[in-house]
Amino acid sequence: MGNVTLNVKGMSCGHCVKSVEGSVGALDGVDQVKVNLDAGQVDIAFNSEKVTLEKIKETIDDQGYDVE
Ligand SMILES: [Cu+2]
Repeated sequence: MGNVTLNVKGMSCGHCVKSVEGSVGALDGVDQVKVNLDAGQVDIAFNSEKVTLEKIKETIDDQGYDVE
């Protein structure tokens, strides 16, 4: 198990929350994903044997947001 908080730039509304939580949440191995819009952060609980942090970052990036 892994827990990580990522700083993500460009999330500004409910749509952004949905696309990030939806896409990351759909990854095999991701147990929980929660966007904190005000802080510009994404809390993720994942199984590092099933999914890499790199893959998670890539998925957020693919939605059009910048992971710091
Ligand atoms: Cu938005």
